[in-house]
Amino acid sequence: MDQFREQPSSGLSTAGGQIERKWWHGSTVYQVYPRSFADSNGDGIGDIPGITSKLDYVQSLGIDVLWLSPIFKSPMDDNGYDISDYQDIAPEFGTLADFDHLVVEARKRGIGILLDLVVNHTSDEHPWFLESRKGPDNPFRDFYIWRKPGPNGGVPNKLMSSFGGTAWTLDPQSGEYYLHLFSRRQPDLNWENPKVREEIYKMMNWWLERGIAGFRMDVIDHIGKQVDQAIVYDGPHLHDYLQEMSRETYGSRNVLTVGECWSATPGSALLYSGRDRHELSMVFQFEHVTRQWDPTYGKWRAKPFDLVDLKAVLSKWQYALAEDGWNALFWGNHDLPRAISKYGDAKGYPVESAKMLATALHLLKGTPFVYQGEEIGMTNMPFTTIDQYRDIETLNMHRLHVEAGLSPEDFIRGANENGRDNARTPMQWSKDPYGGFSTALPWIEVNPNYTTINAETEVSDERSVFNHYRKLIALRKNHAVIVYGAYQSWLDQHPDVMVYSRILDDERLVVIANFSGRDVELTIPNELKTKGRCLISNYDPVDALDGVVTLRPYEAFAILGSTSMTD
Ligand code: TEU
Ligand code: CA
Repeated sequence: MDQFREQPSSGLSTAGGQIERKWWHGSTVYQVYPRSFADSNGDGIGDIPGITSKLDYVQSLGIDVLWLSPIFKSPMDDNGYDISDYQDIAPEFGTLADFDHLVVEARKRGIGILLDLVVNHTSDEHPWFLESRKGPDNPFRDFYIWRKPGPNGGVPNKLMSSFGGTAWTLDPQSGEYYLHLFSRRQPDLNWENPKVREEIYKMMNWWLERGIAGFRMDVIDHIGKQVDQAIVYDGPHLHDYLQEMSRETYGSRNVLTVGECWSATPGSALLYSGRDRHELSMVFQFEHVTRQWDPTYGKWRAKPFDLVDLKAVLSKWQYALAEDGWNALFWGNHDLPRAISKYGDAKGYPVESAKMLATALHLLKGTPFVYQGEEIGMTNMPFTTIDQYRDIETLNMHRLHVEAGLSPEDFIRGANENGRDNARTPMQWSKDPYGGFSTALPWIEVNPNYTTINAETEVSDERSVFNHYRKLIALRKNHAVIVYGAYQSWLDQHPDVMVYSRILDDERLVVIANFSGRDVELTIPNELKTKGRCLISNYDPVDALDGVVTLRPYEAFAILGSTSMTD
């Protein structure tokens, strides 16, 4: 069943290879964190009718797919990434009827709905786990991963949770431990059990039949884990499971699947997304994120931004998936700090740096993902005390780091740099109280800068960040060179400027982005000398490149020329 407008599969030649066109190659995806997007009923929590009420806004941006972070029944220990009923909607978000209405209204606007598939683990309130923990003889025992205590009577092995502490919790009733790679209220499913896989596939088909456009798959690189060998990602059967999942559910449908794979490498990305693999459309890899973390303290320590390293990672992935596989392009999501605060200058050059980051990312080869609020330049939140935070990861890590002797102030400094709550403050719709997100006190504080950074102000301002995103997304729809052009990086060692080209047939796009707040004198390589048409810029249009150009702070532009004009 063709869920969406499918471009005819044509053998479009691109950089020597043959690529079969897919509708999502030219698409742009918008991620909604339902809890923080729009509250329709004044309880301070975002909901599905709130999302539906904003579809015209999303459509005006040019978005093709809406990825919803989990909307399913959940005790909300991890804001919905702990699911207690895969086939019902969390009451605070609405009802199945609300969801079906959203799908219909979105499709009227040419927008597909991507659901967040969280099947590495469930909530500890899921009926499967409530049964499983009843004892070793329960038929659901093997739906999860239980182990007897280790030789010294303690945890079975040294596996650790991403949210701090051991990945094992003792169940006193049976005297056995269960595994949870995240919070203790998120017990890991046992994917080696065919009954688990069968139930998951049944659930996926139930949602596909409701007309969704595909799935984002939460930590899907964990489902092949082999805990006794302390293998927690990229396990030996991971790709067998994904190929089976594809065969049993979405493989025959024209839908989009994207796997969240923190462990992905260019090599494994080809296994996940290669055209002959029949697994996923693409994966989120996080190398450009983790390489900017402190080697000892990880994300909990600020680390000076290193553009040369960032360019090297982005280029590596562009080259690795040039002929096969497909990149998912993103700066932010609900787990990451706001891009403008991380890579731009939210204080000195908020508009210029937000537009520069969008230009640098959206003209790469791959499918761009826009995280809610990124399109209006929303920034990190200036948290000052731990009780302002809501994220279980941050709260757990605060306790562990402070217990280990770190001062609360130092922890807050790190959490302000990379904490997940930065991305979870309410969407800023207007100058109205609570940023127009709700008429009631929201579940988490609204960033006080909503009076200047908000959708209402920006939609009507042609020079806004919003309209820069809108233009970039439209360019992707109108220029095959952006979708399929061969990528080449230039001036790789330049500390301040990112330069790359895209070539398709006789068209060449040259993209230049100054990642610094300084004027930069850039000597244009002879091979890039260009006289063409400026497709987009965040200052005055630039339509020619030759000799030395002076880039203003965070200046970025793209020039479309011909490959034959290099004299
Ligand atoms: O995230 C997986 C994950 O590993 C991140 O939480 C990462 O560990 C962390 O952000 C780095 O500090 C997915 C979801 O995106 C996240 O929201 C969930 O909390 C997690 O899985 C568990 O479902
Ligand atoms: Ca609500």
